[in-house]
Amino acid sequence: MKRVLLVFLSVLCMLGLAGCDGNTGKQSASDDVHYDDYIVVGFSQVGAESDWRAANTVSMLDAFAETNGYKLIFDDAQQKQERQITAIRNFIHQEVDYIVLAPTTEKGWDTVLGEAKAVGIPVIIVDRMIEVSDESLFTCWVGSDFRKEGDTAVAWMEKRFGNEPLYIVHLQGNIGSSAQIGRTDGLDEGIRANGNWNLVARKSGEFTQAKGQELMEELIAQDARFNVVYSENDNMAYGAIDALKAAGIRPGIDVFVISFDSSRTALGMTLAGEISYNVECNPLHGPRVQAIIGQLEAGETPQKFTYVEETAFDSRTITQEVIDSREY
Ligand code: GYE
Repeated sequence: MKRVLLVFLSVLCMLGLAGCDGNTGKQSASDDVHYDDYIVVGFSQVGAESDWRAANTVSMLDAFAETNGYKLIFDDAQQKQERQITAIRNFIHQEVDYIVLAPTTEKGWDTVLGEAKAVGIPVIIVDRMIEVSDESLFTCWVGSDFRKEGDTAVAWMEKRFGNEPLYIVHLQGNIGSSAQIGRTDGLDEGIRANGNWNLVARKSGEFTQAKGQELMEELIAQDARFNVVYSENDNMAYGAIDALKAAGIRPGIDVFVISFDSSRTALGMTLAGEISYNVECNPLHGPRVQAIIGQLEAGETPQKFTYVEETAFDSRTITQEVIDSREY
């Protein structure tokens, strides 16, 4: 697909200087990533911090498999925006056909996306949102409505606990990511609206199980009093629940855990009553991004923003069938 480089490689091929497959004219896999028969996609992934992320990566790798006509260049940014910026610059240098970005944070993308735009590479944003001065810096976005997820959790808490006083421990995701911002904004609104809701502690566990456990252990050691844990993802909830149980605090009885993502493991814990309420966040974006690229290849204009439909699960009503049919 890439004009200049491919012409150059074809010349090298003819001269017998590049590793080429004589029948197809493609390069061998050991050489550069450019294949003239493939759509080349550079995907900058946030990291590997959670079950959600692992499922998202698998979904993207499956969708952009060579058997589907793609060559995927995958980069794991280890939760660091600087690494994503470097990855995007590498994709530009490699002259990929499309850049797909799952952004760590909302801010700080203007410059690098300006560079992609200047060379005409479409950028598709997936999962979290970005905040840029000019929306023409990206082609479109697909992901979840994180504020709505927060509101869903709060509406359930209001219904479930009525006028009971709540003492809430809030485990936040990575600060500045849309998933954190939306879920935190929802809770803040709930705290404003309910005079008997008290915020006991608020700390970022960076969406990881280890940090969720560590934060909860610290709070327990400080003898913090709370009856609700609002955990912005399942992995932090797993860690927090381990710490609670180790301290003899019973999740679902002494303390109610609210979580987000609804991975299969977490839904099992919801059925067991350890997580009281779990708001779904769907990670299976591979086919969605693939469909967007399909539209672009066909010369169509994809919708600028696409929100994925999501639901939520209450430990009192969830069934084994829901868990069995879970794809992630
Ligand atoms: O909830 C969390 C992951 O951005 C929706 O990131 C995603 C969030 C997800 O680490 O588990």
